[in-house]
Amino acid sequence: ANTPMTITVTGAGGQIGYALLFRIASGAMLGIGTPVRLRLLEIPAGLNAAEGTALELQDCAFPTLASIDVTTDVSAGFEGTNIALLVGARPRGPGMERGDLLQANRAIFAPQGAAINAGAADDVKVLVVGNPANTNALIASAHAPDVPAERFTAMTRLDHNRALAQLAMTLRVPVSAISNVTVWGNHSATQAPDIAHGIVTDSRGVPQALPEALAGVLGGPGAVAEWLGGTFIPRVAKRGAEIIEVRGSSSAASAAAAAVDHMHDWVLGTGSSWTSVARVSDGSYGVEAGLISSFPVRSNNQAWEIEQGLEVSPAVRARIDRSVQELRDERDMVRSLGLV
Ligand code: NAX
Repeated sequence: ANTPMTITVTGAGGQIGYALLFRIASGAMLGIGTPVRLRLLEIPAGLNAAEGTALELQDCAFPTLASIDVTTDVSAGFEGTNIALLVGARPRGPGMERGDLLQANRAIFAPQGAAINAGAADDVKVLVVGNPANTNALIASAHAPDVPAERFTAMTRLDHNRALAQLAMTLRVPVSAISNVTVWGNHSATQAPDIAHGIVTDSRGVPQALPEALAGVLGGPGAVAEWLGGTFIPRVAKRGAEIIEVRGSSSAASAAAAAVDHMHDWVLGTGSSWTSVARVSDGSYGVEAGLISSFPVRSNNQAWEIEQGLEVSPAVRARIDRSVQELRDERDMVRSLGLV
């Protein structure tokens, strides 16, 4: 067997935690050959729920689950951790201003960043799920000066997977037939889903450009443009609200599945397609360096590399610019509040 990996999950007592921990423990994230040591970090209000989840994890008798610890101590929570999944966050309450929200989340993500800096393993990889995810990742990274900035990522894989699912249903093909779709920008309603470079591969292995395949199903390029702007992009970007409306609570199992996919691909590598990850910008595609924004990426040797040289259409460019402006506004607000 491989060396055990220590995985810290914050907000472990919450609904995403409940969907996520069992999949990690079963080997879905790192493979059944890698034993996992789970560290569940909660605040006192969530401690009982996390402890109950730990009891159920024991009862699953997963062969890959090496140990479980539950704690409310931030330092102990990240000691020696290889993978940190930052799920717990402060939701926006009624009447809460954006500044209040960022301030409340700063109180969570600054100490967590500092604890990761002080105690995590040298190869630590961080995924922020808790919203506002991109800016929370920026705050955590700013408090971890010794950890390379590209190890702090925020989750747009759920948006990416939502896009794949909508495309597969529209084209009546399996999700696995679709590749090279991108979600750019912020994990928010301003995100920029982009299918221009997408490929759909038929059962005989013959590839076709996604826009062309859509034109075939929808009735021409004009109909595709209309579908993208009027149906696809809003559906993907507002899917979170749709889930709340239909289900009565926010996405949990799908968010957990996306977190599993994100870490799986980071550690074990992307396949033939790129995926979408919010990582620190190096200035690629005109996104201001230092912002944590979603890009098309491949994982090489456990590092997310931005796919270079893609042509960006004017419509997608305009959406990316708007989303990046939102990220800049969040960053500036956090700065002006003295939070980073
Ligand atoms: P829940 O409210 O069910 O659970 C959150 C848990 O975090 C609670 O048990 C709480 O006690 C705990 N917590 C709060 N502060 C903590 C801290 N400082 N340390 C450790 N634990 C702490 O929320 P849930 O539905 O699980 O969602 C968690 C977060 O994911 C939310 O911020 C949500 O907005 C975000 N999401 C992000 C998504 C993404 O794609 N990036 C999609 C799903 C989800 O909306």
